[in-house]
Amino acid sequence: MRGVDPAWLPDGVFRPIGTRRTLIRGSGPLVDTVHTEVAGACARFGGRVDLDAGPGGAAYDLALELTGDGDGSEAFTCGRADGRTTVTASGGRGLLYGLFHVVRLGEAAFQGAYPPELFRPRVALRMLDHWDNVAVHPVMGQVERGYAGGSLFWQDGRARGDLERVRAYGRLLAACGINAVAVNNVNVHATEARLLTDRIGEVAEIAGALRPYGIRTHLSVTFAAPVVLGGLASADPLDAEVRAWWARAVAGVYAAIPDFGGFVVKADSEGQPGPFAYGRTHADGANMLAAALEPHGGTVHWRAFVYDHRQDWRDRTTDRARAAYDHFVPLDGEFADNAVLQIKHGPLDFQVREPVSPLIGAMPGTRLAVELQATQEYTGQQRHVCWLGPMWSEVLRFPVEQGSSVGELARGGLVAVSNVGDDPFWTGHPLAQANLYTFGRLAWQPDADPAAVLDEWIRLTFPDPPEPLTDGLHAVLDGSWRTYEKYTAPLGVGFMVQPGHHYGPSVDGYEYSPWGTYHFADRDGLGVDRSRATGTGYAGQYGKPWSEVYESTDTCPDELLLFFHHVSYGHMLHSGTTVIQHIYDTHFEGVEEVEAAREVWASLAGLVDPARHARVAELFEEQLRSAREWRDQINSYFFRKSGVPDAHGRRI
Ligand code: GCW
Repeated sequence: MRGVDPAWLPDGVFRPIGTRRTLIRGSGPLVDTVHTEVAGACARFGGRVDLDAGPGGAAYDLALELTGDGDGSEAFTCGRADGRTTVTASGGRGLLYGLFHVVRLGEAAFQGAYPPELFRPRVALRMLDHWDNVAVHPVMGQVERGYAGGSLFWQDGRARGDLERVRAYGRLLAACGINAVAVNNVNVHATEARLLTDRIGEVAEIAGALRPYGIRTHLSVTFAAPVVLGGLASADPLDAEVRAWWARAVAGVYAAIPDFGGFVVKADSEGQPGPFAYGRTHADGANMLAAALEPHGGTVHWRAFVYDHRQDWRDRTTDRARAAYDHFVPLDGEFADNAVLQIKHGPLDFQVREPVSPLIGAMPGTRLAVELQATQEYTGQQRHVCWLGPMWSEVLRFPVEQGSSVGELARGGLVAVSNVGDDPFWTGHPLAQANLYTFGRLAWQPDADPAAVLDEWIRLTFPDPPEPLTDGLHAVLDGSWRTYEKYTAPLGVGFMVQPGHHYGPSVDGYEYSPWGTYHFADRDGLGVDRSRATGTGYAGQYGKPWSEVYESTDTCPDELLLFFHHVSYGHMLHSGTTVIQHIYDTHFEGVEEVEAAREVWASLAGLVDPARHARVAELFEEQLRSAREWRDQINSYFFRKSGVPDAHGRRI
């Protein structure tokens, strides 16, 4: 699409297919999409494509065959024998994923012979949640926590008239395996509430643009809809009139969007309405919506991000980290089959380092989805390079209990808050595209090696990259999450960001506020005591071994020490340095690593297209400024609190 970055689908990646002869067998809307893709490639590169066998039994290099009639299955096989590469799938989506598999393989797909291999996603629902508002919100702007311009879906107060960009987005998502999108913010304001009813036609337009790429559309709805839209006196989930209202509303949605995916709901959270107002539980609330969706095959994604944001910061016994578990564990087993509890991966809020939420291991009778944040609210806001693949991989592979990993327990799906907007590079920072791509690939296969995914992203985004470019991109991206961690809040303590917009350092920004995110630094030490023995008891929410590992400073991993314990500045880490010296050292190192990455990027000029190179180079200036600001504020703050000088005598 003109004026828009092709991201991981530049024309060049279609050359191996576009120069060959392809046979496509089958019919249906997704087969049409496959055909359009291959025909487009052939038009660019001189190859040929036939739908079903062409005249004279032509010889084909590639066969893409739909063997069933359902669009449902996402699996495909791919193999090569007798000079022909064959992809088979029983569903249209599988065929589409098979095509993009061949695209990823490139020339290798057409070399030698290899036996048919089966590929299937480990996680059935791989979703992006957009926090997009239709109307520009006075405080949050159009995209809440969005760092890539305005919304892709909504423009001038309604669904974008020209949906070409949305189609191009769907294509990129299909190429990395994503199959569901929620098109509006979970904080549902007045205008957006109406998408459920009289404005559902606009959602249907977007759904129509995404459907050819196998992507189902979901909607965030307000729990108060029967009141604010239906004029009822109550939204009580056990009230028959309320239930009938929802049943009618859902029927209207399916009349407009027959393959609608379902709802996303943020209830009783940060001011959003919910079942508590009626003395009902969150299972009551979720099950009411599940019942309305069930006859149509829809799902409700009910978010577990429920906590008290009006906390007394002097009271050290309340602990926001405990909240999701305390609210939801008593409800395990009560949720309907088509209700999915959507849990943020950590107990707080997408910090650069958090433990895995203990709720994920404590709901065996409930379908769970795990929510990650691709939009970089707390990880540099797409002005800093911060490739989140290693963090997500650590989370997804984390062995929660009895050998089950987070990726395996997420039976209800993997979700990421989208980092995309109407920016020409999609994600603001061009290198943040790697986060979106990596999310898709990890959602397909949660135990995939993130470094291999990054390699794949590099090969696609920069076709035929010379070695210095590949090496340079790895040098800039591989360690960028750990670098970011080094120069920001230390050792798992979190936050220390500017209130409101959350960019840049403010050590005490939330310290004396009701939001429940504290570090408790004083002249003697810092950190939050979440042990069972002397703290908030949060460590006891884990099963074994983690409840014991986190309980004691002897066994708690260094990187989470201040999340779980309040310790003195002189406390010795397992690494052999004291906490205060670790703070100084990592903050100097973090800035040095940004300086080095900036130099690497500068050396790639000439190997990367000029617009992309310039955008990243410019952002590196801001990243470096910000990293220095973080270093100096964090180091000075803790030097003044502790009075302990830097062992290496650096200027603080
Ligand atoms: O991280 C916080 C954000 C809010 C967001 C909320 C949530 C959509 O600061 O902007 O609201 O989480 O996840 O609901």
